[in-house]
Amino acid sequence: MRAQERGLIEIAAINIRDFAPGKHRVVDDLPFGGGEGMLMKAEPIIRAIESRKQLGKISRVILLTPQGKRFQQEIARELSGWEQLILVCGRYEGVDERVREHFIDEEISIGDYVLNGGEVAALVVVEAASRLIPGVLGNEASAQNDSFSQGLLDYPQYTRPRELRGIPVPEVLLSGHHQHIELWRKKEALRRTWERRPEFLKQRELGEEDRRILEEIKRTDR
Ligand code: 4GX
Repeated sequence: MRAQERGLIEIAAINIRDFAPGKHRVVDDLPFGGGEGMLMKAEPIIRAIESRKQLGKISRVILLTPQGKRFQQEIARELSGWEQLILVCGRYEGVDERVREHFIDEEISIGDYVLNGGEVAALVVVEAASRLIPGVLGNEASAQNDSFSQGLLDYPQYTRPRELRGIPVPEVLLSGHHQHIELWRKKEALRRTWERRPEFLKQRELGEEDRRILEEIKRTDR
């Protein structure tokens, strides 16, 4: 059964337009001082936030914006601990600065590219954070095994057939030698991390064995 049906999480989409007055329910306006494009009006956003806070849950109010702190696994972990996240999604060129200053707890960016609105960014945050709530993950092999939980990229993985269009599975994985397999996986994870995300290795303090394996990789790699 899904996490929502099991009562582990509840996701509600709130339409800011429902909090805008008048027949036309206007949520955008021109920027003071002139310039390109439109901004989100403050009052409908504030009312929408308040409508969720009234539910009495301990809430974190987050604005999705390219100006925010870069979303990472660590932030997903922190956010997964809040009773309620209120994810504010802007459209147009942004939101009135007074909303940001007085009604937003935290600004998050999912990456250095430009989206049309914050909605897809909010979905990314919802998916990354909710799967860290105990019981949500379908496969209880769990978040312990994820990329990043160890500070390393994943090792290469294979399933049947043993030979795919002439391409074999690495022999060691078929050997049944659990210790050899563990060592191979550790080495390949370190190799990939060294090649693709070397900054991970500087952040993480390596154990004796890891350092030895890494030196071997550097020595023997092309
Ligand atoms: N990671 N966008 C938000 C409109 C906007 C601008 C400023 C509030 C303040 C994005 C990202 C992202 C585009 C979402 C601009 N709203 N959000 N939108 N990258 O590009 O989170």
